[in-house]
Amino acid sequence: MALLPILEFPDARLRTVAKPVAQFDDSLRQLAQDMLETMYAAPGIGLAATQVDRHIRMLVLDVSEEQNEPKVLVNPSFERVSDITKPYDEGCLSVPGFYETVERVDQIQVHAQDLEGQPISFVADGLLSVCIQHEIDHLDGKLFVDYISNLKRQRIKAKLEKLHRSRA
Ligand code: GNR
Ligand code: NI
Repeated sequence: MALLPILEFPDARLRTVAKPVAQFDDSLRQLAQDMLETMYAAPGIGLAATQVDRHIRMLVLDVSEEQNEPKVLVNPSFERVSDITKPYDEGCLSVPGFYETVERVDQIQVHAQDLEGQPISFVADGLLSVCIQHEIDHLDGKLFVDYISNLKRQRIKAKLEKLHRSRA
């Protein structure tokens, strides 16, 4: 087990579009375990491989109260079940300390594979739906700050750059 460093906005590596997973092997399962450990330690409710500088299409999440229901989705995709959207106050481990309201589709049909390559399909709504859409955005090089105004995003960028300078 290992804790992995999490990339932070505006790191250009967060803009990488992740490649589909083709090999369902022990190294993939090891990465999933390390990502779960990193997510729980943060703490967070989701983590995309992109955030730990691994540019493959895999995400982990756990939206349960007790944080005891880990889920791993490989090669995830979704389609909207209805066009109803809902606002949610989103945060991101790659944008630490900032929260902004984002509108997303409420109900989605999710398709993915598990760590053995077996197909998974389910309908998600509420926080699970928000989280999956947020994580798939990461795999496409997108961040929740892309949905807010340029002015707000520039302010967040300046504050995080300052934080990063003070850490160095
Ligand atoms: O821990 C997280 N909380 C969260 C809250 C609202 C909407 C999305 C999220 S995901 C985030 C963890 C993270 O950054 N995943 O990429
Ligand atoms: Ni995030």
